[in-house]
Parts: sequence; structure tokens; C-alpha cells
Amino acid sequence: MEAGMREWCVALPKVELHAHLNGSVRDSTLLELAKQLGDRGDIVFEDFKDVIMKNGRSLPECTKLFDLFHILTTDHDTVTRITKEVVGDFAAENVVYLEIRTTPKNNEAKGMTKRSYVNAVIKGLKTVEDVDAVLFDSNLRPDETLSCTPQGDLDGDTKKKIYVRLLLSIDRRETTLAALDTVNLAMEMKDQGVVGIDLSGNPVVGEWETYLPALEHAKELGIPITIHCGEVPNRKEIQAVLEFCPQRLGHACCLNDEELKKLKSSMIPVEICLTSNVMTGGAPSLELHHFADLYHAKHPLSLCTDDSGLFATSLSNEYYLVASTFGLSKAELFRLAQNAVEFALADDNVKKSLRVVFEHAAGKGL
Ligand code: 6MZ
Repeated sequence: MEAGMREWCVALPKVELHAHLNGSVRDSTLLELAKQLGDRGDIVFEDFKDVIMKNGRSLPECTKLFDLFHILTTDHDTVTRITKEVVGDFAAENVVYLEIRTTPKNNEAKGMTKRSYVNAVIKGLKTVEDVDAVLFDSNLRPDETLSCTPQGDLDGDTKKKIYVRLLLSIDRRETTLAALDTVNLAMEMKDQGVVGIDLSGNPVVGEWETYLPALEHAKELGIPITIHCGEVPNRKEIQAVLEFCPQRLGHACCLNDEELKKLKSSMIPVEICLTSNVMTGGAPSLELHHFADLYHAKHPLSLCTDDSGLFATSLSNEYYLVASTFGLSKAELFRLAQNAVEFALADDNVKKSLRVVFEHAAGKGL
């Protein structure tokens, strides 16, 4: 491997297309919030403490934490706080474009609606400390759109710039009506940074037929869709997802030869989450991860973290793992990061501006 790879992966401008908000919360924050919930009697802290402190989590342990996230995010201030932290953490490692996905949650008892939840997220995005988080294109002057250099540090400017866009997730536990609500909300909030819909949640729960009407509605409305596909070997659903042909796919782990062939001919970009897949068993090991096959087939790919908090990783680390496991050079990693711009769901102005960022970084010898 080339010298200084770890530091280089941090300095590289990166595009993150698959990051779940609550899964990206720092362990220290999760522990602090879980303690508060324990003190209030909302949860038994001891039941969660070990899973929070654990390094390396299985799929059942992750789903246990998913339950905790849903309890934690019933409070608007907490949602705002974790959003600020998560965006700040990505910006700190030179992520220049972040599509963050989150499940809008209704909780009447706490006065939370799906809309107020998303508003709390947006409030967090607008108040990230020491980072210029660009949520609306109207924040940009036309000249800035083309000349922005998000890697503040490289230019001696300490404030980093990161473009942030939101995807609203449909949780696999939701009803068709709840899923439709999320799609309609995404439509209503498309001028506020919402650029798409995601289908996620415990992969062994729920039926494709339940979400299909909502996904079709999103398609009719022209809202881009990304779907978690093949986290478990659910043949019927994998085929239905490939047939549905969303804008992007998450994971694409447990595909058989025929499904892989179909995926490759579809050219649907895949969000690759190495650490997550190995930890949850979607891939047998890093070395045997399907990244290699798709990469050599020149399939459109982007490296992503999935849940940087849950899996104790970072986007820089995912790039480093690709270098150390598959032997990619810095030039190849650079192209991987640069190509991901084209799979972003943001509008053309943002993409144009991101292309400039990469040209600028290349010009500086990165
Ligand atoms: C499927 C996942 C996931 O939406 O509350 N989520 N769904 N597979 C994964 N891979 C391990 N990681 C996270 O973020 C947390 C939620 O994202 C989904 C789960 O529904 C989890 O509860 P938000 O911000």
C-alpha cells in the first residue's frame, strides 16, 4: 500500500450517500442520552449499556439499538443535537457532500409529527458549529456555486463547507399509509433540502407489497428512491426491487448469480457499506465482499458508512479499507470518490460545484 494512506483518505474530499442519522450518533452521545432515559425510567439502562459499549455488533444487536434510537428521537431537541453532531463529524473528515437519511417519526404523546421531526433535523443542519452546512441552493451566490472549496483547511480557511441533503426513510415496520405520509412529506419538503426516499429498517421484518404503493407514488411524483436490497437472502424481494429499478440500491449483498447479472446490466449505482456488511453478516469477510466483483465489472459504486456510530467507522476508514483489502491506489480511490458525485440526488448546480471541488483537489496533488 502507498505511504501515508490513512491520512490521505482523511484529506480526500468525499461524498457520503448512505448514512442513517440515528446510526451515525457518537457512542458517547448515545450513552449520555440512554443514561438520561434510564434515569427518567423510560428504559432500563442496563439492558442497553452493554450493546452501546460493545465494539462490533451483530444484526440482532443492531436492531436492538434501532429500538433505542426510536425511543431517543422522540424529543425535538435531541434530534437537533444529534444532527448537528453528525454533520460536524462528517465535515471534519472532509466529506463535502452528505446525503443523510432519517425516518420521520410520529409521536402524539410528545407532540411530534413526521413534519416536526424533519423540521428538528433541518434546525440542526442550520446550526452546525464551525461548519458551513449548505442546505439550500439559495444560500449560495451564483459565483460561489462554482468556486466553493469545501476543504476549508486546505485553503487555510478553518470553516469547512459541506453540502447536505436529506432522504426520508420509510421504516419496514410501517403501514402503507404511514409510508405514503412520508412520501407526501418528501414532496412537500423538496424545497427544504429533501431529495429522495429510502426504504430501510430491520430486513427480516415486513413485506415488499406493503411499501410498494408508496414507492410507486414516489416514482409518479418524480421523487428519487434508494432501497436497501439483499441485506438478507430474500429472493422474492431482491427480484422485486431489481424489477422496480430505483435510482440507487443500498448494500446489494445477498444476490445470486442471476440477480447480480441483472444488477450489472441495470447499471443502478450501489451504495457499498463494507464494515456494516461484514459486521451484520451480509458479507462473509472484507476480502470476500462483493465490492471487488462490482468494481472490476466497472459497476457504478460509492463507498458509504451506513451507520458510522453503530459500526465505529468513518468514511475515511471505508476508503482506507478498500486500499488495504483490495489494493486500490490513491488515484483509483480518488476516482471512486469523484464518481460518486454523479450518483448524488442533489441538483446539477451542486454537482457542478462538487466537480470543481474534485478538480481543485486534483490540482493540489491529492
Ligand atoms: C437497514 C438500517 C440499517 O432513520 O432513525 N437502519 N436499516 N439496515 C441497516 N444496516 C445495518 N442501519 C440503520 O436511523 C436509524 C434507522 O435507520 C435504519 C433503521 O430503521 C434504524 O432504526 P434513523 O435516523
